[in-house]
Amino acid sequence: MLERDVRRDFPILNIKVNGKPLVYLDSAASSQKPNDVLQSYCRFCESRYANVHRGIHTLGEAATGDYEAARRTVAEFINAPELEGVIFTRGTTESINLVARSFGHKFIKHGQSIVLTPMEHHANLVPWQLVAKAVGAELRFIPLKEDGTLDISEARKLIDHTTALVSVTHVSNVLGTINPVGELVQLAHKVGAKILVDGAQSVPHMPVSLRELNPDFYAFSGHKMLGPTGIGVLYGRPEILADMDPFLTGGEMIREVYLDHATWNELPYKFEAGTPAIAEAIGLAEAVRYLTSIGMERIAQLDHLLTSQALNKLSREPDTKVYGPRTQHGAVVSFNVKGIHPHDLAGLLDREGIAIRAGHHCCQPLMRWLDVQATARASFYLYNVPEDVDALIEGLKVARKVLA
Ligand code: C6P
Repeated sequence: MLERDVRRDFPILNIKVNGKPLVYLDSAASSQKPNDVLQSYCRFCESRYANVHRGIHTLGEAATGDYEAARRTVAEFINAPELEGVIFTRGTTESINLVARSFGHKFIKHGQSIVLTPMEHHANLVPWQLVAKAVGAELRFIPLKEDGTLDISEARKLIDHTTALVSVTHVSNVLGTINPVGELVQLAHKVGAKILVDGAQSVPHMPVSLRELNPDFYAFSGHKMLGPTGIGVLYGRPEILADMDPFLTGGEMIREVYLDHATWNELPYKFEAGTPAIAEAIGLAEAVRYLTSIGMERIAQLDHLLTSQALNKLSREPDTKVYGPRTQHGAVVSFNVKGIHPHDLAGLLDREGIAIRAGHHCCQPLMRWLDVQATARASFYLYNVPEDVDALIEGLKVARKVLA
């Protein structure tokens, strides 16, 4: 358990759902927000709000200062090698689409390969399908072993001289698998390929150092790490970003515009078109400060404790199948109870005040690999406690009585 009672910092944890105390086990979809984040957002809007990089007036300068300070806070949190490589986007989906559009369509050529895995979220699959189709590239998939981990010996064969890009999730949002991205970065770089890492489920839950991992691109979302929605990050290596074309145009990404052509601003502004999510970026920086005050190592330990408890207890439940590896597990646990559709299960748990997610989790190819339509998924974060795992197990017993 955490030394500090962090639950007090999250007002929503005091509400009742269907007359029962809320047990929130859906942080992988979106996390709850602590008071510090809620207040920083309000404080900024109440006393310092204006558009950024535009106004010469006092508020314009205050807002610009806060927005750029937020970028520095985020860059430090992920130990980014260069500040100008840290681009604010709307989230992981937009970050990956940016790379697909601006890097993929320009630099991936006919006959080259894009190496992915079958556990990718649609946001890290569909953009590459479009690139492959447009340029005539081949999609390759690193196969999964039975326990839901990557078959790295196959990766060594698939990543070859034809490979332009490897794009993999750091942590699976369904299986909880923590992929060996350090090794994949080395495999990609050995053949001269670039590598993108989808960090949507890793940055909120474990220490991530981009200087150590050394990827070319790294994407994540603010709303899964205690921050607001509508803000996320793409880290890109500046020398690659410099050669890429803009993703969206207009606003701060412009340097000069003539009637027939335009030139682009320096990094990272070249990739921040239009008015950015200003208050959201400031809220994200506050979320980063909150996470840092607890310590990402401690958060990873707590996640590990809760997921281990959930894995053990769920595995002992009758007719319950648990997916994904048993060790080296991220903060999600997916499962199915024989004879009960996950949607029905989620509905019954909701009656007990327990929020889990049920569905394909935007990973339809992975559902086919698991040979299921959908799974139930409990996901954990720093405000969860062992009693939440117990509530889930009790809720399952109730559901089984009602539905089985
Ligand atoms: N997964 C889940 O419940 P956005 O929506 O852009 O913030 O994140 C997309 C995304 C990309 N990659 C991974 C690994 C993800 O888990 C997600 C979001 C949510 O699992 C919603 S489907």
